[in-house]
This record gives sequence, C-alpha cells and structure tokens, in this order.
Amino acid sequence: MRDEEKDQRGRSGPARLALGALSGALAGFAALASAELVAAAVRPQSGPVVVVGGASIDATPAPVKDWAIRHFGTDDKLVLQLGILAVLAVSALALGVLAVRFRRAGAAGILLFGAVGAAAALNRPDSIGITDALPSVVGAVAGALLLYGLVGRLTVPARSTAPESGAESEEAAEVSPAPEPWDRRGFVLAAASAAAASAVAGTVGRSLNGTRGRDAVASREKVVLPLPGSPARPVPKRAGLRVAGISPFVTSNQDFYRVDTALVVPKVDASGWRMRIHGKGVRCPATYSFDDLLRRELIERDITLTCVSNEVGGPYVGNARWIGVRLADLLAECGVMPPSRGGRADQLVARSVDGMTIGSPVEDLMDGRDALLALGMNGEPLPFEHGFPVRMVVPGLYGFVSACKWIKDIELTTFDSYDPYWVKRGWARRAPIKTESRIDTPKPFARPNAGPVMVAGVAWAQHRGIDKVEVRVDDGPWREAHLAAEYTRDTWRQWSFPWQATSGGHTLAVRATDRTGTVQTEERTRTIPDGASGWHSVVVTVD
Ligand SMILES: Nc1nc2c(c(=O)[nH]1)N[C@H]1C(S)=C(S)[C@@H](COP(=O)(O)O)O[C@H]1N2
Ligand SMILES: [Mo]
Repeated sequence: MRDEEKDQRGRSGPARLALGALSGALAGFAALASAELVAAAVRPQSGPVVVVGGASIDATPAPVKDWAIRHFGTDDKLVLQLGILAVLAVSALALGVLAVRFRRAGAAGILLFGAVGAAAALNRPDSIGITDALPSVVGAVAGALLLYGLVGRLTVPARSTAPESGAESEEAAEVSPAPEPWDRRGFVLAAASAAAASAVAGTVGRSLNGTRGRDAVASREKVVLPLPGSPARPVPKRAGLRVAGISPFVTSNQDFYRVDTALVVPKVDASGWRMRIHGKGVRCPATYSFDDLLRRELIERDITLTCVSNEVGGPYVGNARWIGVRLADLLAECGVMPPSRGGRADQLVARSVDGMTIGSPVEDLMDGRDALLALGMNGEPLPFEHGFPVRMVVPGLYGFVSACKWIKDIELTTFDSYDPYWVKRGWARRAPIKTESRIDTPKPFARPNAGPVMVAGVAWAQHRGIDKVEVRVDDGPWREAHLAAEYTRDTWRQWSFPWQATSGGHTLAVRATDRTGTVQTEERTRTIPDGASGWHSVVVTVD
C-alpha cells in the first residue's frame, strides 16, 4: 500500500469526520453571527432565533404552553431559545459530517435552515415585509459557503500538480511526489479566520441590536407624568396587614409578574407612537399620539391584574397603581355605543406592535368601571416589559382578554366575526376573573413551632369585591379570617387568621366569598379555557 493511499484512508476515518463536524459548527456559528449583524441593520425582531422562537410559541398547543409557563415561569422564553440553539448546534455538527462525503448536500442543508428562518420571519404578525427574511437568508448563505469551502480543504486537491497533457495524466499523477494529504494549513487558516470574523460580526450585531432601543429608552426617560385630574385615594393603613410573608398591598414594578409572547421586549419610541380607534360603529375614527393622551385628564387607580394561566395558589397576580386615560371616554368621543345602547360592535380588539390581538367585551369597557389606557405604573412611565408606552388595564377581566401591552390599534368588531390570538388557541372568548384566594404564609411544607402561627394571604374578585375569607384546618370547620380594609372592589384584599398550631402535620385551606355572595368553588379546573378554580391549601408540619 502506497503512502498517500494510507493517508487517504486515515483521512476518511474519524479524524476527518471530526474536522467535518468542526466545519459544521463553524458554519453554524458564522450563519448565526452574520444573521445577527444583518438583523441589526433590518430590525432586531427579524433574527432567525427570534422569529423561529416566535413561530414556535404561536404554534405550541395551549396545554404545552401552560405546562411551560408552570415549569419555567418567566424563564420559559430563555428555555425556548436555548432549545432552538441546541437543535441548531446538533444539526450543524451533523451537516458538517455529512458534508465530508457530500459537500453540496451539507451546504444545501444549511440553506434549508435559512429557508425555514426566512419563512418564519415573513409570517410573523409584526413582519414589515421582505426585508425581514434577510437575516436568515444572508446568514444561511454565509454558513453554506463557509462549510463548502472548509470541507473542500479536507479532501485531496485533485491533481494538485497539473499534468502536461491529458494522455499522460494518469502516469503523471503516479510519478508526481506525494501530494499534501489535505490542505492542512489552508483549513486551519480558513477555520480560524472564519471563527474570528464570526465572533466580530456577532459581537457588533449584538451591540447594535442593543443600541437600537436607545431612542425608545430616551423617549421613556423624557416622559413626565402629569398629576392625575382624578388621583387614587391614599391607601388606608388598615388595607395593609403587618404579617411577615404576606404579599404587600402594592406590588412593585420589580416584582410584578410578566406574561407575554414577546421573545424580544418591544422597545417603542413614544415620540413616534400612534394609536388608531376604528371599526364597526365608530362614527369618527381617530388617531392619538402619546402627547395627545398625556394632555387629557388622567385618572389614577389601583387595579389588581390576574393572568388566566395562574394556577390555584400561583404567582401570576399583582396589584399596581396605574395612571392613564379612561378608555370609555375615548370610545364615546369616537361615537362608539355599548351594545346595550344600540352599539353595533360587541368586541373591542386591541392590537400591539408585536402583533398580539386581545379582545374585550365593549359592554364591560363602557359600563362605568375604570377601564384604562395606562401610561404609568406605580408612579413611573410603564416599564418596557409592562407595555411602554401605552397598555390597557381593565378591572375584573383576565389579562388575556383585556390588558394589551404595547398597544397600537383599537378595532371595534363583533365576537362573531373575529377571534383574537388566544381564542384561536382554545381559550375563552369572555373571561371574567374567578373569585380566588391564596395562602402566602406559611409556605408549603413549612415547619412552624407549636403555638400561635399567623396564617395570611390575599383574596381577589376584581370588580365584585371580597366580602369574606375563611380558613379551615384539616377537617375542622371553616372559620372566618380577619379581612384588611377594602381599598376598592377592583383590588385584592389581604386577610389573616391567627392559628393555635398543635404539633403534627396539618393542612390549611382557604376560600373566599365575593360580594355577589358566591363562595369560591372547591371544584378544581385547569387554567384553560377560562381560568383555574379550586381551593388553595398548604401542608405544614408543626414541631
Ligand atoms: N402585546 C401583548 N400584550 C399582552 C400579552 C402578550 O402576550 N402580548 N399577554 C397578556 C396577558 S396573558 C397578561 S396576563 C398580561 C400580563 O401583563 P404583565 O406582563 O404586565 O403582568 O398582559 C397581557 N397583554
Ligand atoms: Mo395572562
């Protein structure tokens, strides 16, 4: 066996496949890095991982999404992106190995991923057109070319010494000195420069994407919220109980739960923001700027927001002080009538800059409750995560049927003619908040000492109000808890129950009664389609 033949054998073995895999990984890295750079030029939301992630979120069946929210909480988006990156990494390695044998197929595989990214980008609800496909396309082409080139270095340069004439070629090859088994130097050089170039492209893209929201950040910092014409009344001392471990009456912006489908938090520049009101029965459609809203009479209200995905005892409920414009006033100015007064539209569909659609009953929005277009939260402009510059907040309705963040459009329509985002995915069209209560302290599986133990928590039935909270220890009778003063019926209410704990294991349960006299039902239901029900209970061991 001649030397170069041996070399050739060796090269098609594991070492060459490993170098193929490395080429694949480099190509994948180059693809993502150049896509990031192009996305910075087009718009950050058009990057392949973001659009594929967004498409996955939209396509995820409701029960799976619910499970993800339950298990990963607000980290669900991070987990999703890491998942996508893992799939891409494995695919890149595999395509690299494939390319060692089938160079074109490997490169074509990368292009195929690019096509998937481009298709996802063009189908995003917030797509601004064909340019959204550019990051995926450019990235894939860069990756494919790199893979093709790198793998080329792994094979013997065919007849590196050009024969004098065709007839002699066979012989010439036989007698020529053994060619370099593969272009080792070329490969290392190309791989290293590709890695370096990708790192630079990726870093530049990242930082450009980061500065992209600068105008939005500046516009938010410039906002001065005027004093509300109708301020919230001060929270009475007796609305907050002094019990360690109880949810504070007002949830800070920091601690406020966040639930949305946005992989990249929309950064909207308030100075360019416009919101249109139009649709069925809108006599005079209108468009508002942020300043238009700031100049109007503002009202300030404490309203407790609840997510339909909140499990019994779960964390997706919070109470904030909102400042904003009364939505019913704007609607009335546009000539909108509630259905009970002959209005043609029974559903208001709010659209966000990221393509979310949220439908609320017009009747509820105009029945006198403080349905808000909120501009501020707990004394500052809305945080970006919570909908800057403007969002809706409606007492008594779950967030998915009322609380559109980053709102940009309000369309009056009917429930019969349009299903918004969540309804298309199996959630209810109408979803008033269910009467619920939660034990904040003691925590599950806590080990308090025998003797006096303060059991405490919150109860909510927004826009109906909480009238009674009862606590039950094991199979004992329901006993009334102490209720903190009610602030308004649109906020949650704290409660406490002094318990003489005896040693051993105990189950504490809580239930609330709302002002319509309805007792919180024991019947456990899932969150989908219209919110979880059931009693919250906590098991503790008393030492
Ligand atoms: N644009 C947009 N608005 C949205 C959502 C969303 O996914 N996108 N989620 C809704 C849901 S399900 C809830 S419960 C509330 C949560 O508001 P928060 O994140 O400020 O707590 O926002 C609502 N508004
Ligand atoms: Mo929600």
